[in-house]
Amino acid sequence: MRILLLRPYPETAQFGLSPFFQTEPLGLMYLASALRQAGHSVQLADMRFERRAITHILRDSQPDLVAISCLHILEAPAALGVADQIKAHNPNIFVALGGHAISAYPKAVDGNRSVDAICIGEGETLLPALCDAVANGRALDTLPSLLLPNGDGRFQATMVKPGRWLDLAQMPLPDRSVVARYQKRYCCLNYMPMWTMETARGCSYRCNFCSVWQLYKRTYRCHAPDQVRADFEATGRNLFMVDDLFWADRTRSEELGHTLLRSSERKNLLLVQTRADLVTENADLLKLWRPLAKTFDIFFGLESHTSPGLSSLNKDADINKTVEAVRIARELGFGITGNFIIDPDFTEADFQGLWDFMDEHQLYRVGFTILTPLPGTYYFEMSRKKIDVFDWTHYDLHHLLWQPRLPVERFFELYCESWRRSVLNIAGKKKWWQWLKQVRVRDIPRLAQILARTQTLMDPQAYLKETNLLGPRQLTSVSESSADTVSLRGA
Ligand code: B12
Ligand code: SF4
Repeated sequence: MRILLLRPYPETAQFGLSPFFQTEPLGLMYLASALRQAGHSVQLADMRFERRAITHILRDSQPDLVAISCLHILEAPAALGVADQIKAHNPNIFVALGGHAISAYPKAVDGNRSVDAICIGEGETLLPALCDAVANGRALDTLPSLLLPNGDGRFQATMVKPGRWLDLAQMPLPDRSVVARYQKRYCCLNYMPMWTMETARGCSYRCNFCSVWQLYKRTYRCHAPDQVRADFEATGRNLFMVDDLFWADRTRSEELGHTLLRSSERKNLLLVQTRADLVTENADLLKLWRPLAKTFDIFFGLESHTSPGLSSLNKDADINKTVEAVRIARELGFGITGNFIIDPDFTEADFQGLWDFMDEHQLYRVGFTILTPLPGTYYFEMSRKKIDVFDWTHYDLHHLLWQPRLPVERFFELYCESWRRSVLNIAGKKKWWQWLKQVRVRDIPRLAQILARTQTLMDPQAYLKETNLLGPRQLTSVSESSADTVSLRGA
């Protein structure tokens, strides 16, 4: 079968820094590998970088089936839009839609008549099975983990019980050839080109704002160390390891560290994501891993500057761990980047507390996101009543979805002030010429673009313009008693 894998381009969701964080569609690259093993012919279109229109791509690739990925819910409108275009071009092309956000919240597809199957969860075995059934005209309701259209614009789950979780140790490596022609364009801020890989999948924690553990039911599975080493060697100089929970399994992380160190491959940049408590518990592992890259950055979900704030998010950690993790990581020569969550329920004192914390611990390589209940989480269901905005393009964590405790304008002034205190402010702590020292001459124009764009993150008016979706009811202030129960306040 001829299959086109498609990463949509959410044109309307380009607020903030997203144009400068564009990484490989790793999920689709795993699917490409599985499909090729099953004998299919596969192409991939990353619409973020395609000059060709979708109709042109379809004419070139003549697919029997298009598999669209929707990783973030903000991409859902673009994913459905492209599904409509495919069907309008040729109604015989089978359209399958999957990916993290759609698996977590397939209801986002309700009303769409172009999607032939919604695929829930990991696709390495599901998609080849679906292609096989479509190619041989077999009934699709014999397959697990699918939602099929029932004719009235809604979708119904097949009654087949899903099998066990995939054994990642048995999975083939992602197929990197399918993105070769976009490779130069993948980036993380000033690092370009950028590669991504995965060493483990899932998370055993339960932060309320996060969709990962809820989708993977708190499982955590690992790829085989030799496979990871092969992929490490197949990737380029700047590498983002997308695992949500790095150094989670001590024994395995130690084995993996030794396996990678036996390779001669070293990276210019290595970026991993983990929790503060995993760093405090595993300083020796960090030491072991450190030689693998010239620059080794750890991205922490810092979330809150206080212990009550962390527990209101079910972070299951206290603030002393954050402080300790930052100290340990710095001592061992790691770069610290991170993110704080700003609750719309924040008061002026909450903002001030956050800034004091940043100053006390010299935390300036940080970003700020607005607390956003993600569709598919319990938190979303609990927050439904207070949410005013159901336009998924606004679920990029930079939009207000309901009236904040402070007046909207004041909220954004303080939110922007937080960004101004970050390293991205060219009038702030790190001057523009210090940035220039970090990049190659040929990357200067790009860096200038990034920094110019970044300054809009510090402009309250830019956010206010984006907030016009909050209707008149929401723009009037609410009394404290009407605030919902799930909140970061108390911080
Ligand atoms: C890498 C990554 C990014 C990259 C972008 C990656 C890309 N190519 O687009 C960057 C860093 C840019 C990014 C940005 C953001 N991200 Co992000 N990101 C991730 C991360 C860490 C890993 C994704 C990944 O590669 N996984 C590995 C691959 C193998 O898995 P996969 O993509 O899910 O694919 C598998 C299945 O889903 C399935 N599948 C996928 N597609 C299809 C299609 C079909 C047809 C089928 C059958 C199956 C199928 O099969 C694949 C193989 O098993 C996830 C966390 C996570 N665990 O998912 C967060 C995550 C997806 N991101 C999240 C968020 C919130 C964001 C931001 C909004 C954060 C922000 N504001 O700072 C931005 C939004 C960006 C934007 N404006 O577009 C949330 C998702 C929120 C949601 N539900 O909408 C996640 C879950 C993190 C979290 N802890 O909550 N992100
Ligand atoms: S530790 Fe990270 S991946 Fe795990 S539940 Fe919390 S935010 Fe999600």
